[in-house]
Amino acid sequence: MKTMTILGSTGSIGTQALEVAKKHNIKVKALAAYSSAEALAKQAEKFLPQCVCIFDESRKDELCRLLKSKDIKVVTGMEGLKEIASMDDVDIMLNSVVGMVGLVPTLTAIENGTDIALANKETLVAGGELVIKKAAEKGVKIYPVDSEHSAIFQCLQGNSGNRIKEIILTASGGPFFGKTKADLENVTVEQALAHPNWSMGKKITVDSATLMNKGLEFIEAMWLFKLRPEQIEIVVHRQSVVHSAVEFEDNSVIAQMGVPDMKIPIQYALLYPQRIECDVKKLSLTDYGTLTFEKPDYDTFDCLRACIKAVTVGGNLPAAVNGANEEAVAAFLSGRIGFLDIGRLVMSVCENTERKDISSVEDILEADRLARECVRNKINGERLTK
Ligand code: MN3
Repeated sequence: MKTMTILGSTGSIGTQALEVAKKHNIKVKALAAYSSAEALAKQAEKFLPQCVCIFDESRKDELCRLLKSKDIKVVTGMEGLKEIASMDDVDIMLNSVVGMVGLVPTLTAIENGTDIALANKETLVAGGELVIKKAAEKGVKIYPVDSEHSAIFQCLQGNSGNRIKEIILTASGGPFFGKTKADLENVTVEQALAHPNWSMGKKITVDSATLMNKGLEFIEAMWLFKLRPEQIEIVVHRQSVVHSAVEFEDNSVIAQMGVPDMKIPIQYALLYPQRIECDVKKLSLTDYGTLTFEKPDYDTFDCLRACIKAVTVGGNLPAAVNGANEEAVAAFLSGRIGFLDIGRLVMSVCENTERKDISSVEDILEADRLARECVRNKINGERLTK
């Protein structure tokens, strides 16, 4: 029986991973959530893990109360996530937490020799260099859960000796495809949260609307598949049926397709290399009839441009743009800034951060901290002048 742990178990990826675990008999040894004590307790009652972590310490008492009849250890905070990441006899740890908070647990699991199913793209964006190096040293495998990266990974099966010439990273374009900056000046939180194809958490949905998500995925792909920026072509594909593609030396392009449902990449990462029954709809190409492919609009979507610029410069820049975005998205969701301000702030941090080499996790956390501080100062400064 395969064993797993899940960081971010109450989110969209985490809950679907638990459905996969139930269907295919994977033993769940630990669960972690940010602050939803009630949802976490329900999952724990059903899957009976050895340990649960509630990141937000103020919810610990509530969780303990809910689980009082069960023999389950309750831990909290980053120490709790690290404790789960260093558990022994775990085949795979699914990391599906939101944001930079996922970096340290990923590194801890690698140190422990535990394979990772990675749905936390910020881990590779901010710490790609370090994470990939350490995983290679420890012989730890990182299985991508992001649908595009899973697609690329799937296209590469049976091609280990063949060089990737280029990858085609598909993008749905988000809810604002075809809009200009003028159209987007007054976008509301509700509009930004209405994604046409995928149902996801708030942060990633806003990232999809700004195309920051595609920028983060661009960086993630570079690290996972050892690519240079010029080897990645972003193509807007509104239907989200072709999840990405790989072009080889002979100009043959292999793509992976399926309905837009995260169950497929989650299950593939957890049960690799098996392909067995999955609870998703069958793809009917004739129902779609037409699949479209277009160029992205780099002028309107500042975040996408900022990410590509950041990873081309390298060093601390990817961590900085990621940190700036996390701070800006939180400010947008709480109504403190407008939609286009997210891109302005991310681009401003990208342009004003001095490049430094990254040699430790502290360097990454420092780049993240400085970028957030810069964004907060800008937001507060602008409010004062109004
Ligand atoms: Mn994706």
